[in-house]
Amino acid sequence: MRSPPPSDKLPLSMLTILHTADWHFGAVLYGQRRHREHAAFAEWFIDCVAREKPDVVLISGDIFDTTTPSHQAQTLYYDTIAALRRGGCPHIIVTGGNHDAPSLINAIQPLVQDQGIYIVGAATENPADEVLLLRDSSGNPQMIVCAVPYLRDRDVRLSESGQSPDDKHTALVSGIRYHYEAVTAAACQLRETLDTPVPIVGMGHLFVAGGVAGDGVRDLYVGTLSYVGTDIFSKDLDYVALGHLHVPQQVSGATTIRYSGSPIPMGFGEAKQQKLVLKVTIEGAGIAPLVTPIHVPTFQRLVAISGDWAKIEKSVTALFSELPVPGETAGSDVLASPIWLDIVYTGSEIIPDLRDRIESIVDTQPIRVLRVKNQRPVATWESAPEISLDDLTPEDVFQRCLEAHHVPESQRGVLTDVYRETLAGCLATGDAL
Ligand SMILES: [Mn+2]
Repeated sequence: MRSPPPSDKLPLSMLTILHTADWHFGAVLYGQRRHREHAAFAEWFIDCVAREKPDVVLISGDIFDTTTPSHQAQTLYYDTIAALRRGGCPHIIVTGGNHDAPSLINAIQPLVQDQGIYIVGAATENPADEVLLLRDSSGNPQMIVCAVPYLRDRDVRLSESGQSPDDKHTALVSGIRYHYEAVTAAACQLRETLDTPVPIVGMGHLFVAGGVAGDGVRDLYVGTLSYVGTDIFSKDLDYVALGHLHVPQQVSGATTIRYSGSPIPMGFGEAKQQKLVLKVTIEGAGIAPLVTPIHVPTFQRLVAISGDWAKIEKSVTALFSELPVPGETAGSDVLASPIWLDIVYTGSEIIPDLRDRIESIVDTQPIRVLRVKNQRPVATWESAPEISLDDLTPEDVFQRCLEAHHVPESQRGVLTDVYRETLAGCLATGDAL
């Protein structure tokens, strides 16, 4: 338990924030549900919060993967928030992301608002609605949080009809900037009324220019590139806890404007990244906070393999030595679960039964092939204007096709036979060519 500060005025005690985002509960990857991983993350995070004893947990948007999450995903979210509170975390702030339905996120608000749990599902007309004053257990002001959710077009649009796309884009960026200015101004105004100059922390769910996306990040503003710069965040914000990008990062070298990233890899492209939760320690307003990354364990191994057949066979086989020995207790949950594989074939040989061949290597091993993608290089047709299609027989066209796709000589005979057979079949049944 945290003990209350010795006096009710200055100086401030050290404040600790745990910053996370983009949980995407309910997500599915190539047909595989991620619930087991999310439940494992939730269990780990509850322990992490119990260990770190932060003053506040900030969850910067995309709690759920869809606007209509399953009951199982919702239950996991509510259970997690309740467990954090039961574990003694005094404040939890949740903002809505672009994947979240604001009405769903906000629905629980009446039940939890007196419990130290604050939810901002969407922007309202009053910027002060996003300004939260956190107090310690003695009732002394500790910190102000600008809990800015994902800003939808209609939340910030200052545009009028008849505007060009460029004007609309500029209007949207100005609208987002204006919103941040208004919320920060309301926070500063609130601070002036306090005896203690508490730090102000911002939140956001958006694509800030200079960020690196990662997998599964939907375009925020369809048809535009409405990226805002770090300059929209006022110098009055001691830290900005961002969500939306799944790769943990600081933006444009600003050490106090950060994306925590998603706690589990949302796709195979993120398989090799270390997932993080950020611990932010603030000494006081105007003092640069200390940011310490906390490593999130890997709850499901994802392995992406790309190459020709020889490389795929070698890489898949090499995974066997990393699997747990049957009958032995696995060292961790990671090894107890099958590896999920993503195969991208880039060889030149035509392998019609690619998936079967991969499945046969994997055989009884605890490896699940989630996706097989054939990216055999395909040459584009070279233009030959002097020859018209009328001058060619169907088989001539087929031979040119084999040529253009660089099909090895050794395979051409059998493919030509199959082609002739198909063509004969079509002619026999009268199908149009
Ligand atoms: Mn998002």
